[in-house]
Amino acid sequence: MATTFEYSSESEITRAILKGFSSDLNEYAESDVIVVGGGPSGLMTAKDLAERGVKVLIIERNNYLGGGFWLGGFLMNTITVRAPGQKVLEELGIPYEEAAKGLYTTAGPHACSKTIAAACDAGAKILNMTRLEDVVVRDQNRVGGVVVNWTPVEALPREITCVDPVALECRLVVDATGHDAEVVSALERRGIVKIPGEGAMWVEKSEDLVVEHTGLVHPGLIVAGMAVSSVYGLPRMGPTFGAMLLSGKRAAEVAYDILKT
Ligand code: 48H
Repeated sequence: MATTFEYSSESEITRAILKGFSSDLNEYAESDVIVVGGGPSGLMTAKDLAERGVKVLIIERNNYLGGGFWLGGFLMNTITVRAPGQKVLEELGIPYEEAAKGLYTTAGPHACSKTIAAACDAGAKILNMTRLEDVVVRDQNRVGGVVVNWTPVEALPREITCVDPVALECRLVVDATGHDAEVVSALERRGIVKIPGEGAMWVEKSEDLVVEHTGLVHPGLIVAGMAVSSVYGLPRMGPTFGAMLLSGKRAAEVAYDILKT
């Protein structure tokens, strides 16, 4: 392999960045589906939809994707998954071991990076360092898009500067923002819905309930992952991730069925 780099000027590099980013933003100012939150549930939703040819954009407030999937509980990076969640690990080519009957472990960094790669490989587009501030609301209170700003804008002192957000339109928004259910909470702030908040930890009940309740929560808005617990007052499951992966897949199915009609 050659060890001398081709010449590029600094300005060419700047223009290449600008051209790539502005062309993506121009194309994804309107999408079929916007997934807010790039944790395990959102990544699975985006991957499954993109694989089916749906134009899907992930909005993630952090620089990195993956949410809580890098770590298991208590800052320890072994992830647990209960059957049948290990089937999703197999689908993604993530190695795992059986820890007890029907309980599997995998390495957080390996599982998380493979899930991110799967969403990217499938064709999902990603806007990171981008934070959902609000939702676009149309006739009959249907959700028609998201209102976003650069994440660092939140840290700017208001008295010095005001940076207005921009809006991105879509046919469906998926709230995959985890415990805080930020998209549904934006509707709650407007008095359109009311959410009870998640219940106490009870793994045996919680995972089945989360997958069952994954779906359309309001016209134009689907809820997936841990946000489902908060929106429906379901028990939380603690540090196990099978329901997050399967809820993400369920959200993709629901979205796909709606888009077809
Ligand atoms: C843009 C945002 C915004 C915003 C948040 O927390 P996550 O990993 O969410 P899930 O639901 O895919 O997985 C939940 C799981 O990690 C977990 O916490 C479990 C299983 N807990 C059980 C228990 O009992 O405690 O990812 C959410 C993502 C993150 O990357 C956030 O940064 C992002 O959403 N996000 N992105 N705009 N306003 N809010």
